[in-house]
Amino acid sequence: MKKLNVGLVGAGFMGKAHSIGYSDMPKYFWPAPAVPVLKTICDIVPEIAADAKERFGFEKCCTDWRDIVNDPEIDVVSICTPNNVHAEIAIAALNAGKHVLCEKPIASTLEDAKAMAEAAKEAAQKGIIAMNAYQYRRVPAIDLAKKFIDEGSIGKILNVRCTYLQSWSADPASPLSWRFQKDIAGAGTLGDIASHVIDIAQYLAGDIEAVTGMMQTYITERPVQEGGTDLLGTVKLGADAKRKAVDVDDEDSFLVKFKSGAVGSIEATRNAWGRNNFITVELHGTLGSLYFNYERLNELQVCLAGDPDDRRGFKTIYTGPAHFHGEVTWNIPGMNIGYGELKSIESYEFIKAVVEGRQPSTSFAEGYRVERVCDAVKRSAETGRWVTVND
Ligand code: SOE
Repeated sequence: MKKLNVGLVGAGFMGKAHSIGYSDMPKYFWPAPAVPVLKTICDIVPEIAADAKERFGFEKCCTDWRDIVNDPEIDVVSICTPNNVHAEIAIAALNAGKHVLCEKPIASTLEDAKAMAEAAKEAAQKGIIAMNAYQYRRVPAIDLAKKFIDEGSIGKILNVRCTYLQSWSADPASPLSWRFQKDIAGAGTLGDIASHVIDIAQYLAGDIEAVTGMMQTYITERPVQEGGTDLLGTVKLGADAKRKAVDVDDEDSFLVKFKSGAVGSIEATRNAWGRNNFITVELHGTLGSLYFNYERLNELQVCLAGDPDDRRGFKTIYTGPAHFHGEVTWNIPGMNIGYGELKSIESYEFIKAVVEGRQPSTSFAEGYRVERVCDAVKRSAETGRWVTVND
């Protein structure tokens, strides 16, 4: 069976997720399009790189990503670093003929995102694949929602309401990681999580044309964590820790107009106590409505206008063997999937695209479009006006 050697850069939370995705993928998708071989893992901190090699099962580790990009043995590169180095690594990897799976948001600046989309377009002519890891569009219930929309079952989409609410940074004692620093992350909640629902909204309802919104920062400084990977709020630091200013957004709320004429809203925050990975998508169409909540990710709620008046209402469809890749994950209804399986599905879609020489979604061009929507939100928050997304 064909094998593809993987080099992974960045051994934190997403490095773990990509490693699990690659190593578990063939256990679900068999025969696999190709078997990913965990060759080299890179982290700038030597101890973290060495530890990740053992923990995730890589053959080698290194501290300079160039050792991966310049290694003729490496076929695919996963980029799981902070956002500000995505562009440099991705463009170098694509130029070296490696296929690239890059975490979201695609980059920390619009210029970098554009350069990445251009590099991916050029690389595509040589059969090189580039994918942006927006995995939530691959949740089986979201795939089913797309099916309802595409077959016309809910009619013309009128309204799309999305939220992405988390709580992990609501405590002011949660450390200031790179996710709270503009020069590294580019933005706060907007790039980190609002980007996911922008991607889903555009996937389901087409391009967003214009936005108007607000961005707020509630916790203006945080304690600094010394060393280690980003622990995403699972560590609290005391009052004696060194403190640093936060220069990114905690919360974003904006109205959206789609090119199709549909309207809607997006709200995102990492400071909502009680909301954990609360990604909701509600669509109202002329013939029905759909509702999804990631905290119940194996369900899609559907209401069809055509049902008799005394029976009309939201019904829950439990996703399972009959839905997206459900026949290979767990083939008994109700077994359910979670975040780990989603990363295996993403790995499958990426590796399959590489083997078939076909550009996958979310492409770098789509990732760049998400960035243009984020840029429009930033400009609107500054001016208080409606802003058109640049095309
Ligand atoms: C932190 O908000 C985070 O890890 C995001 O960076 C991911 O994209 C999201 O899927 C889970 O939460």
